[in-house]
Amino acid sequence: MKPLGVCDKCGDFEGSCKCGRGKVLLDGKKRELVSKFLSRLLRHFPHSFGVEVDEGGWADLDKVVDVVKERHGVGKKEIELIVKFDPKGRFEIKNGKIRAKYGHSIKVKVDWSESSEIPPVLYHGTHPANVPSILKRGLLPMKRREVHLSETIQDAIEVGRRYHPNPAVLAIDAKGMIKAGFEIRKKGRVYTTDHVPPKFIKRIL
Ligand code: HQG
Repeated sequence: MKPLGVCDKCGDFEGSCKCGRGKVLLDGKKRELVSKFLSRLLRHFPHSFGVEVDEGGWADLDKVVDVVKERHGVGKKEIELIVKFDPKGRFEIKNGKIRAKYGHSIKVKVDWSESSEIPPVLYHGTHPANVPSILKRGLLPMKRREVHLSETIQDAIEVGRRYHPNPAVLAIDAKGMIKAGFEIRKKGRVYTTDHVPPKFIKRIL
């Protein structure tokens, strides 16, 4: 990932600041490490770190800052930069609280959504070995609370590459799902739903 920093003249920046006088607060490696820690903390293991997450997914920002500071030695500004520049919009900060927008395994109410049109077709990248079962049972949340869908084929390929160098890509008839009464939510660059029945799924790669 690119470094993150602050500059008196250019403001917060990703990469390098335009005037060259800015200060990098997180190098790319550290940014990724802390971002992954935040995902684990807010999606899966808040209690292991003494953090409380309410049913909307929100945790007290200062408490999270304390936990992150203790483990990784970085403060509030660094966390704010990670949230601000996250390429997938993984997190949200509001009113002194922070939450992961998607990906949870812990019990949270996942029915929030950003106001936006849902594209007629969405995509899902996965291990090719999962495809027969998916075409039979549909897409299920498995260990998480929701099924996650991508806006572009390229994003779906990247999701699938976490499992296999040549992932399978499924096209999801989002328009048909909505017409049939299913809810699809937008969260950052990711779309989520509770279940995708097989009839809305077509393998394209
Ligand atoms: C599969 C990351 C067999 C499903 C990513 C997937 C994403 C089935 C796996 C986000 C199945 C679940 C979520 C069925 C679903 N039979 N396999 N019936 N139904 N599966 O990690 O979508 O970078 O929970 O295909 O980029 O891979 O962390 O979901 O392979 O956006 O922000 O079961 O997490 O985002 O795996 O990934 P996951 P996902 P971040």
